[in-house]
Amino acid sequence: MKNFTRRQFGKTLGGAAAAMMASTSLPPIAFAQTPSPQLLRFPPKFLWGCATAAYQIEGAVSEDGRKPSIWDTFAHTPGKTFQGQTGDVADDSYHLYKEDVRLLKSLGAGAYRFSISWPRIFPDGKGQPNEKGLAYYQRVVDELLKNNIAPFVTLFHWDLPQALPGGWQSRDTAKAFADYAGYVAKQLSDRVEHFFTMNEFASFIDSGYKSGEFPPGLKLPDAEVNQARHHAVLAHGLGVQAIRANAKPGTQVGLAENATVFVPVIETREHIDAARRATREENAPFLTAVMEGKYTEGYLQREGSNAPKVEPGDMKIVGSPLDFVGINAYTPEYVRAPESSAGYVVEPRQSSFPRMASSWLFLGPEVMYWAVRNVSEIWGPKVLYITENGCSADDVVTADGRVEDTDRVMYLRNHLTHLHRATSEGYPVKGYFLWSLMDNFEWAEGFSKRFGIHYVDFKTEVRTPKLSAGWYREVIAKNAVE
Ligand code: PNW
Repeated sequence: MKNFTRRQFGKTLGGAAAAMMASTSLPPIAFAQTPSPQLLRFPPKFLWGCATAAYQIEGAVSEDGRKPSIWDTFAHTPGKTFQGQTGDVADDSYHLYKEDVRLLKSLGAGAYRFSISWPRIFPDGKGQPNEKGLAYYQRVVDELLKNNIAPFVTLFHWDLPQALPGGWQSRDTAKAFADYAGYVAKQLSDRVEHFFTMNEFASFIDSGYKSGEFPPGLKLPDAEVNQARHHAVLAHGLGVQAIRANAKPGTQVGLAENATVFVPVIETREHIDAARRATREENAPFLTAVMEGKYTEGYLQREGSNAPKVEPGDMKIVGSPLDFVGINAYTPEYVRAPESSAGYVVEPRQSSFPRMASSWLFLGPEVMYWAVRNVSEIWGPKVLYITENGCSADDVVTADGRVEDTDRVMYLRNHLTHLHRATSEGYPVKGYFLWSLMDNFEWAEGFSKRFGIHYVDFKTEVRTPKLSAGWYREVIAKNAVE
């Protein structure tokens, strides 16, 4: 081999590079080293959607015969929501729904998860249905179908009719829910294939009857909280049966539940098993009861004399078979193996744990994978959906009117990467609904927390796509995340 001095070596290379630059812009060596992009592809027909809920977007609270829900009463009670804000107008989707469908269309979304306001359909909770209220949802469904977007309907997303005495403390509310669910299923199932009974038991029971942050704003003793929880899962079961009895054959019934998701601290057998045990036990009053048709021994023992009073036949109703399970997944808990009689230990969160704009929204993208895997391994549902995932961010509107929410894009990219892992390992997760299509009334936090991929100016109701909307459009177009 010929000996080059350092200088000559440099010169020779420089000369070769310059010669190549003259013909092509990159030397062949660079082409050889550029990998072809490996997109994380989702299975064919994977369903991409967005989610919203009635009281958070509709406004028009006293139009066409609607009467108050407990959220109207609560939001109008001083001190209950951020700066006393209410859903009186919200996104005015009651009037602007066609525009919202256009937003979905321009994303390329295949599905839209929205909820029906019970007090629009039965303003007094029961009795005479209000046809004008139903007609609004007929219009929404028509508009979606015209645009090839599948409607996924949530029957209860927290806006309980104020008129129902005792709310979820009353067993009669479960019966009223079933009547409402059966009626809506009968009216809409010719064109709506997927129904969710409930959205997030813990959010409307524990936050409403235990911590009091949500309506009716009560802080009840444990026995009464457990009883309200039981009425809610009973309502779900009665609702499933009423939908099946009234809907077109083939209608798919499930729920959207924010089960606590446990991530093993290290992916070893012992911690993975611990995550499974934690999933069953920590979700005992809700998802476990619904999937198994019984309360776990652990739950009954822990609650002792405060355990719910269960009537004969209740648990069979609670455990009515489902066509799919929807999981709302935001923040995981980390869990390790045993050293406790329960067989798992939940790790405390450090003060440095990263989070998004909502104080509770800690980042843990593995939540997507473990939500699907834990639920699949424990109960083996035929089909799962991620019925909510997304984040609040401190969005800034630039001088020229753009919202460059790079933090939300980072959040979504990481979560979808972990969801991709679940699909690639063959778990039957069939779709993803991003929370939310647009900024909206974030419950007790009013309009102070923005979860949308479209920015809403609440003075003008103008919707503007954020960077994240453009990013999601690419994901949907490619059926893949990069
Ligand atoms: C869900 N947490 O609520 C609801 O289904 C939506 O209506 C809501 O806007 C969205 O998530 C964002 O908050 C949650 O404290 C509320 O873990 C609180 C929690 C999780 C979900």
